[in-house]
Amino acid sequence: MRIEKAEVIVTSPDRNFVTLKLTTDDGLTGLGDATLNGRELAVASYLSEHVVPLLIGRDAAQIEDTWQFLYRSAYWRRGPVTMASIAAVDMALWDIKGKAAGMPVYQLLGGASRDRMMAYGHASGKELPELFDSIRHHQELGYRSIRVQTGVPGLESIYGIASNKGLPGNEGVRYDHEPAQRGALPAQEDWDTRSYLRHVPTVFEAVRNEFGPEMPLLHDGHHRMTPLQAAKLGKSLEPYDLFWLEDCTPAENQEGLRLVRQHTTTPLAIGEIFNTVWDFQSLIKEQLIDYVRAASTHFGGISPLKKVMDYAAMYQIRSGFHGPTDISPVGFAAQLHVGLAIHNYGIQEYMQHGDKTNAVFEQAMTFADGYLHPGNKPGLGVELDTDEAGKYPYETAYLPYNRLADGTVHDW
Ligand code: EZ4
Ligand code: CO
Repeated sequence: MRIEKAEVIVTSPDRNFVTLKLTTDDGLTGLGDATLNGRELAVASYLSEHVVPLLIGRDAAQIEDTWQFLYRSAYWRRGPVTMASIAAVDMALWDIKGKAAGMPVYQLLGGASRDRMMAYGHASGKELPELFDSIRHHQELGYRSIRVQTGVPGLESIYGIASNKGLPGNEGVRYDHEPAQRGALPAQEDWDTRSYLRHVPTVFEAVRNEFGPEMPLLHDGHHRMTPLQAAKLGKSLEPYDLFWLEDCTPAENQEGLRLVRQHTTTPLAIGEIFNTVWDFQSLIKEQLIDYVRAASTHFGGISPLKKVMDYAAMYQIRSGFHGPTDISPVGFAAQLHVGLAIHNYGIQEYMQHGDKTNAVFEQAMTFADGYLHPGNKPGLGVELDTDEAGKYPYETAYLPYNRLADGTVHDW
């Protein structure tokens, strides 16, 4: 079973996606997701120029060997562009192995450890009434766990708030389908950490008063705080019993998490921008986090995701894989198979793709009653309709960024 063909497909149905499609000499195909939001063409080029030529003729059965070959032979290790490219190859080879075996990938990873997987959705609102409506809307869609993001008094627009959409230049674009904005330049937003720290606990108090103590609530700090500010927020949110506080600090400074940890029992989730198992090494060993936020697509694929979760299991740390719409249905399926198989599954973020995306990617995955399942088709359970994909050429789109009142660029 040799790799005969490797194609890099860039398509932009509701947003940009980069997909690798491998075909073997016995006619099996495998798909891998290599989408890197806002830097898509760098990965497409890394794949076409430097990876595709290395794949032709290789044994498609050798997943681990191919992963190690791509990781080590390049000499230049890690980094999002490299790791998204390796991820796509890894996923496509697992897809092929599943199809060759006639089994869904989760069976090859040890079989299902549960019947279904709890998901959470993104509710947001600039003001409370809008936020409550958004929470109710997510409950109607079936979600039982909900991430809550709020506007902050005095700030015009904040990343992650759905009502920012519809602003000039961005009319008619749904936030959940495309948080990035199409256009030549990233949009500029404003930020003030002190107002945010004062306001957020009042919002969670109001949400608990309105919706009761039962519903798991999550919040994303999006790397905006210092360790001391994060400690303060974690502490002030303790009465509202969060499922987790995500990316409370920019976690390149891993020691900073020790300080946060000493001050709060609010559970912490980190790692959506991490690329490798090694990025989690001290966070897991020192038990500084509770949930691993890695995404198969940005983490080198299924193989390393399974490894980091087995390592995390030794410390009772669970999964909370990144699941925004910039993970394509292929990358999403890949991590659903891992999530179903591992014992230490926690929760899965699930922002729903738009109709055009779902027409390009045919999916076996199901979402019912707040729970996900990857389906039982052999492989990953996703097929790409090339005719549909061909209708949507790449469009430049960038995530927004932040400046403070004095003009300083801040973490957004
Ligand atoms: O900003 O996926 O938790 N989810 C998030 C996402 C990320 C985008 C970046 O590409 O923080 O909205
Ligand atoms: Co996040």
